Amino acid sequence: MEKEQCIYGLLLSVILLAGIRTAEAQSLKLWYNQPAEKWTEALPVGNGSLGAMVFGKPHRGHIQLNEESLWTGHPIERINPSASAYLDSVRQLIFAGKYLEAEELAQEKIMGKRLDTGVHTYQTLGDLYLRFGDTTKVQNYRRQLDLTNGLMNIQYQKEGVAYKREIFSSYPDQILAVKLTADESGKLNFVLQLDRPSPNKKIDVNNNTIVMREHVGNGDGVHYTARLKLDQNGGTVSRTDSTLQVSGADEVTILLAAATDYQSGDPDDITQNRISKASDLSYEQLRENHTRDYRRLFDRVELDLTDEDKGEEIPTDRRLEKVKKGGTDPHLTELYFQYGRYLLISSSRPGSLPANLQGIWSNGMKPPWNADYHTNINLQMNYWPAEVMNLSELTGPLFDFVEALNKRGQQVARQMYGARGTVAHHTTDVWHFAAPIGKTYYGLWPMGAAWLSMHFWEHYLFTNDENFLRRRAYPQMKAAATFFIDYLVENPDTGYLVTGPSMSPENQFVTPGGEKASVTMGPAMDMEIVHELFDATIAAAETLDADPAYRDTLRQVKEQLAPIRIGKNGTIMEWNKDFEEADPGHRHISHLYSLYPGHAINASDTPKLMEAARKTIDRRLANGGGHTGWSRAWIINFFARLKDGNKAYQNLQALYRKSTLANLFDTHPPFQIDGNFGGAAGIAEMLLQSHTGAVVLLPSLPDAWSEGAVKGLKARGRVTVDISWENGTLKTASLEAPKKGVYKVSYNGTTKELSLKANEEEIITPEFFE
Ligand code: FUC
Repeated sequence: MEKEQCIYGLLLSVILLAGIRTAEAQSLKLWYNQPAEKWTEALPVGNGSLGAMVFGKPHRGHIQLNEESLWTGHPIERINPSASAYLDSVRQLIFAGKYLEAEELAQEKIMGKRLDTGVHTYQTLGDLYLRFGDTTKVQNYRRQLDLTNGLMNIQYQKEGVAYKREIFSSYPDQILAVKLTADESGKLNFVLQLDRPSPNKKIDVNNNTIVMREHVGNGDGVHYTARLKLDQNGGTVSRTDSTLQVSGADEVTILLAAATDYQSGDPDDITQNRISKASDLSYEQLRENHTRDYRRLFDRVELDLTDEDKGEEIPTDRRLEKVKKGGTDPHLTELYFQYGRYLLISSSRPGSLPANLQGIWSNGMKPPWNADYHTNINLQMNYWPAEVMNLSELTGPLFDFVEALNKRGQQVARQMYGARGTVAHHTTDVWHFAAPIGKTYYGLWPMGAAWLSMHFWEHYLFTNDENFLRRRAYPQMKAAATFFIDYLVENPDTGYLVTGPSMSPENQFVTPGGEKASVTMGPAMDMEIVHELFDATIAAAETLDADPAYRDTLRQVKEQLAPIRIGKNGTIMEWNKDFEEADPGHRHISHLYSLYPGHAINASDTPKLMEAARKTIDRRLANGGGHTGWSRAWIINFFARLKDGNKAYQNLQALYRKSTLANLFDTHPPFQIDGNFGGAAGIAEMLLQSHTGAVVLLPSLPDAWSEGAVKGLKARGRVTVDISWENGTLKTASLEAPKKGVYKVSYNGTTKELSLKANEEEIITPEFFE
């Protein structure tokens, strides 16, 4: 019997392996038959901090550049000094139902100070141009970004000669590399220029290098250096004051390094060092370092939704157009999912800043919303896919950033709210301000740090890294939770403890007097976050066997928190009173935090709230909800949690149809990367969930994906999961974890226990659940 089982297992492994293509065999390319005209058609490369958008024009090559820390401004104190004195008056006005008066007072006395130095913003590093000086017709043009190796290529023929360019941004060598070749010698003739749309840049050309420097923001911001080195085989290189001219070369390699003084060090030295180290290596070695490093992350996960047409026949823009016209395309989903992983690998590497509103790819001097870090959904959404998509270590920049925020966050907690712990509001930037800024109706929301702290806990749940829990997650969660112990106040009408003045992110309600207001006490999202934060902090302290008295305090406070309630129309109440929404189709669906990314609303513990959550989404959608990319992406995750695969799928199609640009960037509009990450997270959430203590296989499989396989997803508890399915039902699943133990596995409503040996894959079939 044992032997039989063994053979059976072996057979299954063979079937399973045969059913899943390797990343190498999969074609995962974004490709086009024409160069990019617009920035949103160009293709991104990046190494976490050095990014480029490649247009691929044959006659006038254009590579737009970014360095993630290129910011204007400097740390500024933005706390309104009168805030603490007026906090109680604002609360009393709200409790008395005088919402507009409360808002007016809060605007003047609580909201942080405006910057008199101008807006602080992220900016482009500049542009690299390759001017070929001709307009000769080209044939067989193709540009592509290969997601399996992180290489971008452009190919074309001109007067019978085949030209190629290859571009990548390398994490191990911290350079951008561009290689130009032709299949006949002496054919490369172009002018190379490094530029920036700023009158203050300084450009030096020496031998075969161009160096550009500037103190950005008219002297209020970082100093940067961008340093480029050109090497050619054959031909000659001459120079002008601002360009290098290549004549008659056989092949050319351009290396570019960029740095600022944002963290520490001299950007001149840093870039010199990087260029000189990279110059010691051959282009092939640099390329090999890059692809090896990239594939170490990328190859962990495979998604296979179709046997046909792996993308070689239809260019990506036409594929997307077909879907926009109402067609379907499973390969587009494979691409979109893996592009999400590509974008995270390319914008968030250990040691870098977290992915901002545009990842790292941002054009011009004034990007939308300054390409900053909005913390009322956007920054969080950027990291939703990280754990489940097996890119756990890429969360490092987020945690570094949140910890860096604490210093100012503690100050704001103390000075504004008279509270211990840490706080952040709806947005922040690289200078880490934590005070509420701008208008009350979007800015007066003290939940940013609390929500972000939950990412630390999730990281622990996925990795079981107790050292991380002790050193980083628990202190962070404790700081966020402690703030609320001091800050919450009793609602005199209900006796419950509530947050406030606060709001349900960026939505407004209709007051009994028929006016629109946003500032209130105890909106649902706040209470849901506080609830889950307290639960997690208690659980963390228990795991670490730490702070028993503190745990008791949290438990006591938790008992008094205002609960989630259902309103008269059967939806989850967004505010602490059953108000009408001013905009029932609002893009934020904050009151469903506990459905996703939280978990307190779930089928087994709170079936009634599940039902109300569904009605909440239906109502938002019926009123035009989901109209921004990230909002649509959130809805996909909601439906995945509601186990409604077809609805999740429909919304995924809507994301492609309404909120996806030709280069597959998400559009708010304009381009905002959160939807890419939220959409990718949603696809994963349809195939695997683990937020309620069991590994749930195919929780939300749509009819449209009748066959397929996914490999390498992660479930909480360090479980690596491969799943294949056929005719819409589970075929096999393989689970593996580094720790021996009994794991709950669930499929189609049945939960069973599975014993795993350490690092040994266990394969199960539908019979396991009988
Ligand atoms: C939040 C959203 C907006 C936008 C901005 C960057 O404030 O409400 O829609 O995404 O962030």
